[in-house]
Amino acid sequence: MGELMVEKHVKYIVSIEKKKDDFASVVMEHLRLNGAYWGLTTLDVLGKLDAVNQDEVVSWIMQCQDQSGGFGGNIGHDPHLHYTLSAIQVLALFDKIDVLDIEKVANYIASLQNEDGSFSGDIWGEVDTRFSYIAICSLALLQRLDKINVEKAVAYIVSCKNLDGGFGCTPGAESHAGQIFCCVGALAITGSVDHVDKDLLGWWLCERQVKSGGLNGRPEKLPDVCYSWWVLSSLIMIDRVHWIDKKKLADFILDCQDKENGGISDRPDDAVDVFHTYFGVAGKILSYYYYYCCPPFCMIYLLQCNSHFFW
Ligand code: BD6
Ligand code: ZN
Repeated sequence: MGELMVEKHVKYIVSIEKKKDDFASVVMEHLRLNGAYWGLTTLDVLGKLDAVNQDEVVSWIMQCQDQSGGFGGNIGHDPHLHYTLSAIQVLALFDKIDVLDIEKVANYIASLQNEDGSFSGDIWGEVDTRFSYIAICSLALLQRLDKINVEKAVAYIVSCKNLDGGFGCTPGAESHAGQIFCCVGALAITGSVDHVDKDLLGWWLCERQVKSGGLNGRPEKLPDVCYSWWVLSSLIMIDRVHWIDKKKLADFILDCQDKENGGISDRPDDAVDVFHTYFGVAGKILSYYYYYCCPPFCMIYLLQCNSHFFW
């Protein structure tokens, strides 16, 4: 069913990178730092990172930093863990982590750990296992995991495990593939993936594949390209990826491409966006790569999520 239209996707990403003022129409204004990460990582995995001016991007990222050490989604916006991870990831992509005051950024992240081991996303206090993953992934990239209580962080994540083997955003909350990625990823980075019931969770994750070959995030939901990443990478981390039909999944992703103007949408014939372009490309490469390559594949690379280290 065709192939990944690399050149067209590169053109699409470069066009939104250039239209800076118009970025808001592609990714919401406040998510711009995340958008930069999704777009730039897509270019990197497609081998075209040199299509952007790295110095300009680094200078803009540094202007998104708040005096607390955290990063906002755009210049002058409030800091949040999510944008802080994106900033670290883009700088890592450019091999420019050194421009950071690592101590300061690490202290900001550590300051958001709560007594029970959980993490808040920012000073306003919302708690969610996404933030546990972000904190752990960020500190691992900065090599400063010693700044937090890892044991308590792991215990909190384990307390969010459900009877179906999955994980939710807080204790007792419904299992969700995105949240599962965050929890399994955080456990894997900290060397505690043994807390996962691999067969039970593997079964739940494989149930996400629907007739079209696409994956959904929860039972009864429509398939969506971005779950190719959340589900497939989780399956790889628990060594159960051979339980899914990767060929059918790859075909579903290819079917979500805008074959004229580039970009990938959530499902066939919807409008494309940079988020689904990134996760579509990542999912496609993952399904292909894993199909032909061996399992003794170093887990940590995958975990940089969304990260170039892997490819
Ligand atoms: C995240 C978000 C906030 C804070 C911490 C986080 N950790 C992981 C995430 C998921 C985040 C992401 O991928 N970061 O790299 N997702 C988003 O930023 C998207 C942005 C968006 C909004 C609207 C349309 C397309 C993209 N987001 C805020 C979402 O909620 C998306 C929306 C969506 C995508 N497809 C259908 N709806 N949902 C999403 O990312 O779900 C996967 C998920 C859910 C929970 C945890 C992890 C992953
Ligand atoms: Zn999606």
